[in-house]
Amino acid sequence: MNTAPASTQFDLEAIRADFPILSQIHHDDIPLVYLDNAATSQKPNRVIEATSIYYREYNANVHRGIHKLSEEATSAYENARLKVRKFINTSSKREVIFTRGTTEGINLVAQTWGRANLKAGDVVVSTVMEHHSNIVPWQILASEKGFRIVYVPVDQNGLLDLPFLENVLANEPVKLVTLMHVSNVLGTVNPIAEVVQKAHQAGALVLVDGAQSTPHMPIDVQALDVDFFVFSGHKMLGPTGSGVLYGRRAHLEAMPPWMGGGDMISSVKLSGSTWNDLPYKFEAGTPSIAEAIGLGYAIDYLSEVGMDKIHQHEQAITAYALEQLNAVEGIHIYGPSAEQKGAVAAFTVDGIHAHDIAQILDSEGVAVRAGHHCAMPLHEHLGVSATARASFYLYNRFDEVDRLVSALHKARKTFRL
Ligand code: 7TS
Repeated sequence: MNTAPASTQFDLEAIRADFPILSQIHHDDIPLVYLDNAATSQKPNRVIEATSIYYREYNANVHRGIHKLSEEATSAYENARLKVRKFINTSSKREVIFTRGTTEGINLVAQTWGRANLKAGDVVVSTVMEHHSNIVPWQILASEKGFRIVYVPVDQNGLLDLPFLENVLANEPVKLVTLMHVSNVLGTVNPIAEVVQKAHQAGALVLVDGAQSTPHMPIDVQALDVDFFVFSGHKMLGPTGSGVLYGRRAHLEAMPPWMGGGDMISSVKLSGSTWNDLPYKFEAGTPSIAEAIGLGYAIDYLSEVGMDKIHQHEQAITAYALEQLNAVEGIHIYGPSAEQKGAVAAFTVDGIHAHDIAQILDSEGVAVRAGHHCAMPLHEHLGVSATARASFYLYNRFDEVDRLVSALHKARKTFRL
């Protein structure tokens, strides 16, 4: 019935061979189709081995010992920072703060920059499509400081209401615009450079949640002109517990530290302490060393394949998926059309709950996520409590879309639809 095109961007089978999980057989005899990449990506051998080599061959704490192992660990950890610097084009390695992920990066900005700069009467602008991690930290701080949060609505095509944003920027004392680059549900790619330009004109800073963009497209934080940019390593082939906060140096210098402890100080006296230089001022305690090193290897892998090629492959597979899914009776797919969308397709099927869809797909070896995807306000706006979501990455084949679609037909049959 379908004629799945082959990838023209790279040798897909060679890439798949680098990911041990992708050759798993599920339910006795069906090969796994992994379509839950927006939740977390699979890891190539190179990343798995890099973390294991650290533990087997040079495990030591960083920035502390003067012995050989500690020097090796420090040099690998700092080398990973340089890889991040190049990957997202920061102007200095001091602007790259290692975190445990996107959630931690946003909380760090809220608790340092936010705590120092936001007060009653101020406005923070966010959006209805945000992941909870870009709503809740601001709500927690707002309840303490008394500033207001205004949410930019989403139109019927899943796009941000930019005139609404312009209106808020023109009429309210906005200090910060905080928004996602790519939606983890709608797939919407927000026009960050345009938002930044408008926000800066109004004197507001911009924080971008790059959790769903950094794994999938080239990122240049200087070209985007953002003030803060955060992402997670585990969604881009790296280990869990790795992530990055980029901040413009002047902001980071002016911000107080968040967590206090080892490594983030310059001197400690019982009468008071002074802070270490960037980036260490924001890296209190023993960091996720193996994870940061693993993220560096993930970046090597992505860069060697090429972020442009990865993006093109995903656009093609998403366009194909939308076309094939649209042919399923009773389906509703949320978000914009393929050209304006990241590699995500969230949908509902009339007469079947999203969790039942996910369960039947799982019995066919197809892994998708179902639920609110940590975006309850967006689901409320869409008028559904849950969606099923297929999300793609560089290693997904077009014929895996066919497996998804035939499993959906099977689900409809099971429910006698
Ligand atoms: N922001 C966005 C846009 C996300 O998609 C996620 C995770 C986060 C922030 C939080 O990232 P973390 O690494 O700190 O947890 N999104 C999802 C998802 O869509 N399904 O599972 C996790």
